[in-house]
Amino acid sequence: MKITDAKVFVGGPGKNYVTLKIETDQGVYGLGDATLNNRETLPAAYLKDYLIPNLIGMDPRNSEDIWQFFYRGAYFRRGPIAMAAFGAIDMALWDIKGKLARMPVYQLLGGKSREGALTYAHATGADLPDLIESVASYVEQGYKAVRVQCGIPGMPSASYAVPEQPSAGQEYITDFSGIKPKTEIWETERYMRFMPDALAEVRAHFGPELNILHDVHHRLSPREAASFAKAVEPVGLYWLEDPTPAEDQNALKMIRQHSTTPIAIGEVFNSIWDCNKLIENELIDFIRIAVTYAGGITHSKRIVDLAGLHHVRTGFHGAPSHSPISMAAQAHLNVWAPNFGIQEYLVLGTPECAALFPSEHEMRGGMFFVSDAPGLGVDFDEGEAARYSYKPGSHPVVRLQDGTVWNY
Ligand code: GCO
Ligand code: MG
Repeated sequence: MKITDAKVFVGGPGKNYVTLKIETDQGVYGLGDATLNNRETLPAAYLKDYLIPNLIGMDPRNSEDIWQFFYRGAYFRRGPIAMAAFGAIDMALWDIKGKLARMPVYQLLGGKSREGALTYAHATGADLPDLIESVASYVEQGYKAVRVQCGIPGMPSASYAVPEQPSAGQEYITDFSGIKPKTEIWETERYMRFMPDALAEVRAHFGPELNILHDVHHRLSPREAASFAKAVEPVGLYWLEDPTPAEDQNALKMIRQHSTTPIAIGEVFNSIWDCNKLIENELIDFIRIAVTYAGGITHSKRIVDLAGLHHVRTGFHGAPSHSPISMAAQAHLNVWAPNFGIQEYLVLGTPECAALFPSEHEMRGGMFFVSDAPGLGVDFDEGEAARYSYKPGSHPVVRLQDGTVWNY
């Protein structure tokens, strides 16, 4: 059996999804997602210029050997661009494998450990009443877990993931007005004074059952993060995400020594070598990798297995930049993983997105249920894809009030 062709498409409704389609001499094809938010053309070029010419002629069933060939063969290993490109190939090969076996991918991983996967949505508010309204709307839809982000009084611009105006909608991550970023002003002291009380108010309003998550988005120093994690202990957060920038992994020791608030990290990691020490030293509670830029199902499963040995549960990244293909790959891992925790779920559930990526997977009552279709269970309509093309966009850049560049 041989791979005969592979094509890359960039574009989608409100997103620059990078979709890979691998074709074989048996008529079976596989789909992968290489979307790297706001750098989408790069994994696409890596695939087209370096990987696809090697892929043609390979036996698609040898997904492990193909992964090793690209990873070791590149010499310059790791990095989000390369790993997203390998990830897309790997997903597509598992898709093909499942279709050949006439089984959903979760069966090839070891079958179902649970029926559905708990997911969380993003509630945001320009202020606290606005946030409470936003959380309430998700609770009404049946969500049992919600990430909460709130505007900080007195902060000169909206803080991470928060719209400028109350009820301004959800498109807050990418600004498609061009490649030059907007500036967001950040003040740690105001955040530290306001946010623990705001989280306590959300808890008081919604009671003990709701799983409340919060994303610091890498903004604090280790000492500040330790103090924050201690201050929010009475709230009983499901997790505190990215309290410090992830490069300095020693920072997590400081947090651990001062607090038992569960810590989630890893959305910017792209290999097991970025998180093995954090996992082995049991400095985190949830690993936030994404199957896209952590090298696909093959490599992510290695990370999940290592995490399982150390009481670390999964909480895969699921920001809106993930296409339904990588979200499906994660869904198959989620129903299988013995150490599953939760899934961030934000794929734009628009009719346009459903037309581009038809599938029978289902979101119901805040849970994701994977379909029994063979492979990943998501298709890709090339006719629909022709409607879209790449649109330049950017994340904001963060500065302190004196102009110092800070962490987005
Ligand atoms: C999350 C993330 C995202 C990132 C985005 C960057 O927890 O969902 O922090 O919102 O900001 O993926 O491209
Ligand atoms: Mg995050």
